[in-house]
Amino acid sequence: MFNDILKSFGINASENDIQAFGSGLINHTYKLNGNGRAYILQQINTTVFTNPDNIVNNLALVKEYLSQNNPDYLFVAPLKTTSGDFMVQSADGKYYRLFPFISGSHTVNFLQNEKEAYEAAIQFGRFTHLLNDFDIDKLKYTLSDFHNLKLRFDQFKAASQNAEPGKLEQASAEIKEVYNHFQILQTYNQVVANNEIPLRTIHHDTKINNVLFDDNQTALCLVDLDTVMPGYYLSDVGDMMRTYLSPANEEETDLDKIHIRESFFRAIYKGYMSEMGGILTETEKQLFIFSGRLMIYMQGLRFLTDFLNNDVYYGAQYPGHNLTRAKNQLRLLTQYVNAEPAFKLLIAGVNQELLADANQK
Ligand code: GN1
Ligand code: MG
Repeated sequence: MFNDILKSFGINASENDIQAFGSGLINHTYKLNGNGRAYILQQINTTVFTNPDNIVNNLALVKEYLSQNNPDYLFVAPLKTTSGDFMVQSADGKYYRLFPFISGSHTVNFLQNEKEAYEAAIQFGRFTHLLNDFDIDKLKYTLSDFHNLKLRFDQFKAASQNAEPGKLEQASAEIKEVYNHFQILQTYNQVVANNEIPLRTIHHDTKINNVLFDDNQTALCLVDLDTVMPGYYLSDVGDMMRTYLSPANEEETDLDKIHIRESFFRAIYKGYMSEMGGILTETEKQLFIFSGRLMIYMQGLRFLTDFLNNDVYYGAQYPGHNLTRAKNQLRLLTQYVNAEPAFKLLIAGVNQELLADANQK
């Protein structure tokens, strides 16, 4: 089925074994194996990414900047077609990209230990660090208002006004809970309105399966770069909190399995700050813990909104799937808020360690 697409990249489909790959919710991904070489082929979901040229633009610019300034940095950019394009359109109008498969790499779906969290946090911090002097005005928004909490809240309100009565009833406890956490939206609005923190080059999807690891649990590089665009650092750190702290992920239906592993918070803080500690402003640092509230709340809102909107965005594998995901995220949020006093102590401890390390150098 991929004959013409692969031909554009000079690859013969019949010489390759092609298998569905990965666990992303938005794009369709395949792995190709043949002639001793492996690739990742990905179809862009253009219902979500309505202007895939923006993705191409951003990745080309970032690649050029990094190859000039940090030639050793492993940036997994899409490969060019034989006619020099980074993307190809199939006869039925779908867009595909091809990436090299990074040999010796694998993805992780559940974090097993703190080292993986630490390694991933270093990678996301390093990415934003290395692009600190890159001119973000050159970047396009591949998804506008992607992590705009105010907009997500407005979308939630609109969905709850239009939802079927049965759905409103099913979700009544979660809808109420969303309003109970209204303060998160207020803090976010204040940060944005007062221009309190700068925009930086941010990955915007820091789930652990967007980091490639080698067999020694060392992180090799970042993948899933379609949402690389200007944003607040809160997005990346907050999404790590959302997805690394609990041993049970957003798909878990037994909510009692959701709990916060404080040692993983410590690992995220230490890893991220080892790269970004010297760059973040004081105000940004003050919001480190808030980032988790922000992103967990946002994801809860997004799942709940999608439930009310009949699963148009995320899809559903069983009835009520997105409501269960929303419940999961709201449970995580409660646990997260309860753990915040412990996080503060951990931050103080790590800051002392980082200071001692710096003094030794
Ligand atoms: C989507 O496609 P995937 O699984 O990498 C979503 C993220 C959500 C995530 C929740 C473009 O990411 O924002 O956090 O699902 N990406 C988009 O699992 O909406
Ligand atoms: Mg992904």
